[in-house]
Amino acid sequence: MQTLIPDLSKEVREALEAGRPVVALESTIISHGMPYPQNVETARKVEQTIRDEGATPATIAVLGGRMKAGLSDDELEYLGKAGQKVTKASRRDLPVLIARGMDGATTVTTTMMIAHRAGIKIFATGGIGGVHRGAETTMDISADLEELAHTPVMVICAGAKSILDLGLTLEYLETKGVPVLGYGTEELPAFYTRKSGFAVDYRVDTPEDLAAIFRAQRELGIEGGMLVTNPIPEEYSMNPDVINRAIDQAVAEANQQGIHGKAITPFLLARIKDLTGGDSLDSNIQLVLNNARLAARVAKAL
Ligand code: PSU
Ligand code: MN
Repeated sequence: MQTLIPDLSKEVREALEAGRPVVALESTIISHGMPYPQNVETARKVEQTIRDEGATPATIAVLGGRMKAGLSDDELEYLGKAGQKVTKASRRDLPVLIARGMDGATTVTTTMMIAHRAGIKIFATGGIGGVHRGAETTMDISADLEELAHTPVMVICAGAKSILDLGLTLEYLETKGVPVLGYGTEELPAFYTRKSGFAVDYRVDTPEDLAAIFRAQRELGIEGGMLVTNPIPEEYSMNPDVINRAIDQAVAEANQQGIHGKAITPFLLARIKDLTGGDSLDSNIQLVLNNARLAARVAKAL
């Protein structure tokens, strides 16, 4: 039986072979997390930001049943334009997509899986999945948390937004032994805003310190990765009352309409964007760029 390994773009392969810094990026954020054409524009800007910092971007997806690390411009455009028509691919979807030669936009979970198989250790995104509000009855807990518990990749995000139950998400990560680090902050950032009222495990102030903590985790032989939460820059952060009202309304509408499972996060993101008149999308784009910049610096330090 053969073990499947990802297809690397020429740029990514050369960078990995030469031991140069590489940053993984997910594709669900492109196909399901933002509208076209801002999704493709953002994906390109994120890649450029990483190059400007002196690292190589590796956007990850499944195309034609092949795991890919490093996409062409046409492939980014395809994933952005196809949007919800592309399967949102979590761990359970991967065997089916590969056996059938299908396409999939990779979530944090599958991006971690493919990055790890490609030898990429640092991954930048916007937000991760977590324990949803009401999970005590729905049992809706993202596979992203299990993947963080098992796969040795550092995920750099902007914290968790309150479409999730932040307290339960932190409890779950603690049970699974996943360090939650705050970049320049003691407080877990709440994605669109810099504060959540919840504490992170440790504050970290430099890319070098993040790299050292990741290296120690490997040297200890500890299974699993870690979560770095990087607050949105002040100038792009949203008014907490405005964003929380929009989130509450979007969650209420999702419940009324019986939306659940993998459809809920994309539904909420799109509704929150409409309810904030597009402001949440602008913030979302800026925080992703901010995370890409930090990820490139950590990849260099590593
Ligand atoms: N949060 C965002 N934007 C996103 C996602 C989450 O702000 O695009 C995506 C990520 O790909 C994440 C996935 O891995 O949603 C989680 O989905 P679920 O809750 O169904 O596991
Ligand atoms: Mn879910």
